[in-house]
Amino acid sequence: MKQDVFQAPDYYRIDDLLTEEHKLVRDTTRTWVKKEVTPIIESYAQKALFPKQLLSGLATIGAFGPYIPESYGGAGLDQISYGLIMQEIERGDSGIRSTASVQSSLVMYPIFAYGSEEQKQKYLPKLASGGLIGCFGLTEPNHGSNPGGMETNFKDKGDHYVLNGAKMWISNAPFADVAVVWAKNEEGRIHGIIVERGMEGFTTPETHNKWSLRASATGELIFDNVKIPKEHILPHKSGLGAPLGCLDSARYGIAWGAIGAAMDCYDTALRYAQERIQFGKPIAGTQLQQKKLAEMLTEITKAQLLAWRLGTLKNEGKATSAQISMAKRNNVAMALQIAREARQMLGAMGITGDFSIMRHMMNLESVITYEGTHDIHLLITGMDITGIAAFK
Ligand code: TGC
Ligand code: FAD
Repeated sequence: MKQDVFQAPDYYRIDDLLTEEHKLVRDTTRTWVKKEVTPIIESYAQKALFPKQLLSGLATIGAFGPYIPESYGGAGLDQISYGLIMQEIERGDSGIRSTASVQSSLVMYPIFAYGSEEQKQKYLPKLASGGLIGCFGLTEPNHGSNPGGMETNFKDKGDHYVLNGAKMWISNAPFADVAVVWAKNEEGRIHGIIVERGMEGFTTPETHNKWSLRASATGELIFDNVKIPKEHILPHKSGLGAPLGCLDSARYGIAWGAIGAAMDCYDTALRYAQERIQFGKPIAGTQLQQKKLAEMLTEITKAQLLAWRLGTLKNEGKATSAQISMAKRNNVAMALQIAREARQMLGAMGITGDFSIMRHMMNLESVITYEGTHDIHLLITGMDITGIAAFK
């Protein structure tokens, strides 16, 4: 069995900024990842299978709804703890972090923030315990970066609605019990709808042939005249701002998660460079490899500080969407760059599944695309600076 000897870099003593609760949450998650994720993840990724047996463990460590109040089954933690949980899970694999992100920020959060009391009572405790798994349907075949153009729609039929359309690239779709789906009403206003597996006309075909996030199940959501009871609409927020508000929470988690993937690549490359002898000495003793390691550690440290500060702003309710975009964009690009450099440091061994780096590298190609692409986040920052939306 693969031994997980990961040691986290903490060059600027970020631990001193954390509370005892933060460290306990972080260490609990790290221990769980070492025991449950590392030993199996490579083989699941190679086979392109999602390891469903991890769902109950994710619930137990509080990864489903970390910041949702305990009265609804969540862990009642703060935003730094939520970030640390995402960091540690993504240190294991971005696909497993995806499942936790979607469940927490894209399914539990909209039900918590926009749902009725009955909806919260019905779904949140079961989602927190892993008794129900959810997915989030925003992206469509013709509308990815521009979700406001969505075509999925619902019509009022008196005592119920009828939903038609299609979503694609949906994490967890193939096995999700419930889907939070965004669709337009007859006036073109976007609303969130809770769709349950088993509703007639609702299917979730799996998407195959992915070279990225192979240990995560991705699929479509097809709605063919699905009859929706009226109490399945999220009543308390509508418009594009409703799904985008959920994305803020998930993008924040990704800003932390990417640090986990970067730390794992750095730690693996450092260990390998110290052991690999070429020309009679460890490659760690060459200037070129030291440049790579020094730059990796510098970038990880900057990303850690960015995430921590963003977390404190979020705890105070002061973080803006544009600040979250900057952190998601910077930290994911940082992780992808580190994965590419680290892979080279392992030479041929870097392309094998004996090490985690190539898997992280391929996963991060999805992470830099989903939840808003690298370029869209740059345009969000540009709009925040200038007041002019360049994407329109
Ligand atoms: P725009 O006119 O700018 O805004 C429409 C309304 O939304 C408000 N708003 C936000 N509200 C909350 N949070 C945000 N981040 C918000 N951004 C905008 C805005 O104030 C406005 O409100 P109101 O009241 O005035 O109507 O919208 P736009 O159509 O011009 O688009 C802006 C743009 C491009 C930034 C946005 O569409 C965008 O972010 N596009 C990227 C799409 C995206 O991120 N999709 C992600 C799909 S989900 C996913 O990938 C899950 S992967 C999960 C995993 O596996 O981990
Ligand atoms: P497009 O929007 O077609 O963009 C293509 C390229 O054009 C990108 O480089 C983009 O940056 C660029 N571009 C677009 N508009 C502009 C512009 N105005 N100016 C300059 N450049 C521009 N979605 C969900 O709803 N739920 C999920 O659970 C989910 N999970 C996913 C899982 C995976 C593995 C992947 C890969 C995607 C997932 N997505 C999900 C979809 C994801 O959010 C979209 O792929 C993403 O928003 C980009 O949309 P697109 O792929 O249609 O690219």
